[in-house]
Amino acid sequence: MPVFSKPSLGAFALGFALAAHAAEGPCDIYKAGGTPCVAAHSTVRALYDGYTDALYQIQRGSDDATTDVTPLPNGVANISIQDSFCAATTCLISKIYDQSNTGNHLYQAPPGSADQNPENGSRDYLASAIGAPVTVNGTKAYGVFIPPKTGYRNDKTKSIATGDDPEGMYAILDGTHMNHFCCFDYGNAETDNTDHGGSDNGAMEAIYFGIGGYQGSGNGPWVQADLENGMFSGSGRSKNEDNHSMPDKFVTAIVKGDKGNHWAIRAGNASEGALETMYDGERHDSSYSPMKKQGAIVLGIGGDNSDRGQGTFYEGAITSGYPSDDTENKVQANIVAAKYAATSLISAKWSFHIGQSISLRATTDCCNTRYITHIGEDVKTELVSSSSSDDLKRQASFVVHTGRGSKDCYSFESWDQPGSWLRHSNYQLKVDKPPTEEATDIQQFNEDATFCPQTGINGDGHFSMRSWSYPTRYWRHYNGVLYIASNGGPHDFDAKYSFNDDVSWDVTQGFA
Ligand SMILES: *[C@@H]1O[C@H](CO)[C@@H](O)[C@H](O)[C@H]1NC(C)=O
Ligand SMILES: *[C@@H]1O[C@H](CO)[C@@H](O)[C@H](O)[C@H]1NC(C)=O
Ligand SMILES: *[C@@H]1O[C@H](CO)[C@@H](O)[C@H](O)[C@H]1NC(C)=O
Ligand SMILES: *[C@@H]1O[C@H](CO)[C@@H](O)[C@H](O)[C@H]1NC(C)=O
Ligand SMILES: CC(=O)N[C@H]1CO[C@H](CO)[C@@H](O)[C@@H]1O
Repeated sequence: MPVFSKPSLGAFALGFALAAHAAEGPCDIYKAGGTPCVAAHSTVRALYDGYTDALYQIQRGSDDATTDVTPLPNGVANISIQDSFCAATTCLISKIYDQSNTGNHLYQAPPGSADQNPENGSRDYLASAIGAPVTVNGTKAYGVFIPPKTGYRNDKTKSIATGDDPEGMYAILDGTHMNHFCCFDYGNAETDNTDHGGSDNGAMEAIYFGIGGYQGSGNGPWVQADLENGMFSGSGRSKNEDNHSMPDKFVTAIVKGDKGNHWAIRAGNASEGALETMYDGERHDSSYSPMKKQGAIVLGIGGDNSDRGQGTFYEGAITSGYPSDDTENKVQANIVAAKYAATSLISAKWSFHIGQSISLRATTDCCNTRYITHIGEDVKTELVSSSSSDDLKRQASFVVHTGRGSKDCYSFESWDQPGSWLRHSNYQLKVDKPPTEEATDIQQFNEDATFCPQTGINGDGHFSMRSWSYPTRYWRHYNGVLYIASNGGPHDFDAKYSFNDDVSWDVTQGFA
């Protein structure tokens, strides 16, 4: 704590008790309970009273420079550091620091036996620094919005449980951002990024959150445990009907594994109320007892780098020792008191109303008389003007709707082909009809058709259209074709050259 924030002597009697209470973090509570945090991660707030070191590191697209984001005196991230460092460019979360003083930081995840990616070194993608804005007790911060193929890891940890050693873990996650794929996890995993098959049962002990796994009652998502070769909701390889969905915007998820044949899942609404015990009992079978924990830490991926899951992480920690229910109940009270709340995903003077038709003009010098136009499903830029044909004017006009995948952002329907929508598919922008059959296909379409306008990266007066589901990616014209592109990513259309202009659009009243 900086000296100036200490209570004055006059206010000591009353002030000290209140100030100390307000700043207490989840890891102070775990420590008092005899089960200290040996990893503590959050881009949002300090998890200890008086933690003033870096919360996370960001890397910006313009020059690849990095900087650390530290907390304000109230413990919440000082996002002025990020907002000024990332002005007029893009930023990624390049490292999440371990606040427990154990050095268990989280880095860009390496490839694993399940998935490899096109990033340098076949690593996973890093998350956008602005994908999950949130407020904590009224102060704005950013969580970690993790799309598929994105993940963080540390294979060389210290003090994390191995073998059948006891541990506990919690995380605050978003019940509205998840999917049915494997595996949006946070917790203990293999140190070699590899699943060796049945002999690795029990090599992991991590929170899994989503609508995959063995599930519970209702439509999900469910807090489950990835114990390797199974995301368990209870004792069996089957639904645990006793245990229910956690669709809250902010969910407290807990998994803990005792020594001996005993473990538990607990969960709660991170905004109010108490934790519920979703499972407390024995492990599935003798292949999971004793456990064979290896002690790596994963975030957003499975132990073998299975990377098709998605979710949002705000904070979490892993303990040494099996925390008591009472300790966790106090952690939940601390989380509720922190007052997590949603905030707008739109950072632009967006004045276009639902039902209005808009047209979007490129602002790159080469192409600034060209507009986003679709011919059938293909989306390109074309020369369009007031003297263009009525057909072309309709093809260059899109109707603004509330976001199909998130009410916080927007979706854009073709004026020319009502019932067809702009969506990304394999990184290209397409005009496409929604599927009607599988719920998971409908979810995928809706999310791929949702975009969040922000102030144009090349300047005010323009807009950049960020993909809701892949917030490192923006509508970009490249050789006249529309992509969702990241700044300096692995594809040709991710090129840094001309990125800021290519992703910035002049949005006007539609031609049609
Ligand atoms: C929330 O903010 C209020 C007003 O600044 C402060 O009095 C209170 O202690 C804060 N609560 C927590 C849990 O930090
Ligand atoms: C927050 O960061 C900004 C930008 O670096 C800095 O000017 C300001 O002093 C910081 N605020 C606090 C309270 O440290
Ligand atoms: C790829 O990563 C390696 C090791 O981190 C680094 O030395 C190299 O410069 C990177 N290459 C590119 C093209 O970024
Ligand atoms: C969780 O708590 C918030 C805040 O009180 C409330 O608005 C929300 O409805 C709760 N979620 C569920 C699923 O009850
Ligand atoms: C919230 C809830 O329904 N929890 C139940 C989960 O399952 C266990 C049995 O494993 C029950 O004891 C809980 O009541």
